Amino acid sequence: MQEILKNYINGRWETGTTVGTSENPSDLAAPVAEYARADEPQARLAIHAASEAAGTWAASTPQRRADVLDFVGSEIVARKEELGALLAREEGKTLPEAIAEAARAGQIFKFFAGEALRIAGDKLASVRPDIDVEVTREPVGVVAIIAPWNFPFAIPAWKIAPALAYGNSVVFKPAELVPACGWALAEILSRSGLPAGVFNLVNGSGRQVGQAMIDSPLVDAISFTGSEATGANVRRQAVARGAKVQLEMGGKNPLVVLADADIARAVECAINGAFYSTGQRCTASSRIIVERAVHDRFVAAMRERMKQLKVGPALTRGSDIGPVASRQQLEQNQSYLQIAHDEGAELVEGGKLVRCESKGHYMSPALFLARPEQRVAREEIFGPIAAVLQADDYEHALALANDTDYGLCAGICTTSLKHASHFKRHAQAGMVMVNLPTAGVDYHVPFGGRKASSYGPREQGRYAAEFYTTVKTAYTCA
Ligand code: TXE
Repeated sequence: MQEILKNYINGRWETGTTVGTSENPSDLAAPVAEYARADEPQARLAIHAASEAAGTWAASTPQRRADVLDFVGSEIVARKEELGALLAREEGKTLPEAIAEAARAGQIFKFFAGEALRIAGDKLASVRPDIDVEVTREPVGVVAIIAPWNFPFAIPAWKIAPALAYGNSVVFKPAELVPACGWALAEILSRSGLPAGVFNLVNGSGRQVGQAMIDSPLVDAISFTGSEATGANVRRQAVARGAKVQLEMGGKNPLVVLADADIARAVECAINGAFYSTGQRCTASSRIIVERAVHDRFVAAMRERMKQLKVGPALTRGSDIGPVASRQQLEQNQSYLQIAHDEGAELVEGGKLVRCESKGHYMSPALFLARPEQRVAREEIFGPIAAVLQADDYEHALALANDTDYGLCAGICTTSLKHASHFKRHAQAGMVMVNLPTAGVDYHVPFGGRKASSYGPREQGRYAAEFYTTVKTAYTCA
C-alpha cells in the first residue's frame, strides 16, 4: 500500500492522531488506502485556518476564483478514468458509473468557474427621492462541508465549488468510508493556487470532526448531506447557535407507471432508478407505483430484466451492479429483506447474497410486491431494494406517490400529456421526471427536495448562491 493519506490544513499536509483503513467493498482482501484520521483539536485548527484566510479569499477577484475552479475542473475531467477507478474501488459503484461521476465533478467545478464571473446584483430606484439602492451578494464566511459516502466526488464538488466561487473558505469532511476520494480532490485543490487556509480537508469521524465543525462559532454555514437522523441533529445545533444550514437527506422516491406507458421504457427507468449504483442514491426509485391494468405485465418484465443484471466487482467489465458500500449497509439491507418478509410483502426476485471471485459485500437487487403501509414501502433503505405498489388509476397513483414523509424526486412513465402535465404540477417533490429514472440529474439546475428530504436553500446551478452568499442592501443619497 502507498503512503498514509494526510489531512490538508492551512496549506500543509498533516498526519492525524490515528490511522484508518479504507476498505474496498468489492475485495475485502485488498484495502484501498491507509489514511490519517484527525481528531477534534485538529478539526479546530482547520477551522481556525479557514477563518484566518476568509478575508483574503472574500477579497479575491472573480478572475482568480474562476482560474482556480477551472484548473480543478479541467484536471478532474482529464483524469476521469483514473479518478473513476479510485472511486469504483473505494465506494463500489461500477467503473462506468464511477467515471461518469468523476467527469461530473469536473464539470461542476467548471460550471462554477463561470459562475464566479457572473456574481450579479441589482440596482434599483429608491422609493425616496435622490437615493439609489444596491443589492449585492457577499460571501458567508467559513463553510463546513459534511459529505456522505455515496457520491464521494460529485457531492463534495457541488458543495466546495460554489463555496469557493462565491468567496468563502472551506473545511471539508468526507464520510469515513471514502477518505481516499476526499484526499484525491484535496490534492488537486492543493495545487490550484488557493491561498493557504482557504480550503482544508479533515478526515475523521462524524462524532469528533463533524461535531467540532457544528459547534465552532467560527463556522458560519454548514452544508450537510447524509442520513435523516444525523441531519436533524445538525440542524438543531446549527439553528441553536445561529449558523446557516443546508441539509440533503433521504428519499423514498415514487416512480409511477401508467397503463398507457411504453412498458419496455418504464422497465428500464425502474431498473436504472431502483438498482443502479446499488440503489445507494437519495434519488433512487424505491417505490414503483403501477396502474392495475399493466401491473402483472410490468412485474413480469421487471423479473426477466432483473435476472439479466450481473452483480460483480466494481472494476470488472460487464458488472451492472457493484457491491454494497459497507458491511453495515449490507446488514441494513438484509434486515429490511427480513422486515419485508415478516410484514407479508411478496418477494418477486433477488435479495440473495452473491458470491463473486473476490470476497465483498454482494447482493442481488430485490423487488417486492408491497402495500403502502409496509415499511419496505415507507422507509429509506438505501440499497438495491424496491417495492411495487398497485394503483387503481392515475388519481390513486398520484395519491400514493405523495403519501410519504419524503419529497426529493417523483417520476412518471406515461404517453399522456395530460397526466404528465398534471403530475408535474401536483407531485409533492423538489424534482419531477417524466419518462426518465428518478435518479440522474443535470448539474446546472437546482437539486433538492421538500418535506423530510431537504432543509434550506437548494444546491447546484445558480440557485447555490442562495446558500453560499449573504445579501446586502446599500442605500446611497447623492
Ligand atoms: O450517514 P451519516 P451514514 C442514509 C442511508 C444510510 C444511512 C447511514 O440510509 O444507510 O444514512 O449512512 C457525518 N456530527 N444516507 O452513516 O451518519 C458522517 O461522518 C457531524 C442517505 O454514512 O448521516 C458523514 O460525513 N457529522 C444519504 C455524514 O455525516 C456527523 C446519504 C453522513 O453520515 C455526525 C448517506 C455528527 N454527530 C447516507 N455523525 C442520502 N439520502 O443521500 C455523522 N456525521
